[in-house]
Amino acid sequence: MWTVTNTTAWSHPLHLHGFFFLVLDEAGAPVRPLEWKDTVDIPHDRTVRLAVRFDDRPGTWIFHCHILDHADDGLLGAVHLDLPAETFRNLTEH
Ligand SMILES: [Cu+2]
Repeated sequence: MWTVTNTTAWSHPLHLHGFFFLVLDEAGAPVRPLEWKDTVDIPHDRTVRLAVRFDDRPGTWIFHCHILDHADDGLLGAVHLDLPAETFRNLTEH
């Protein structure tokens, strides 16, 4: 579960490489229908909750604002997945 709050003065489309997520709610209200996405627009002063479906592909995965000028200005980060594949198999079998 990933909670993202946009505290800037602009809207930003958050884009995650390599994995999909469900947008569960925005500003406390449910988002329906549930859809697998790799990008979600986060308006100014809003919070969204995302359920990310990470799997057994360890490595460094980038997320960034899809407005590339914003990414160039620093709206960019990385998720590091370093659990061995067996750990993921054990988690998903239950
Ligand atoms: Cu942006």
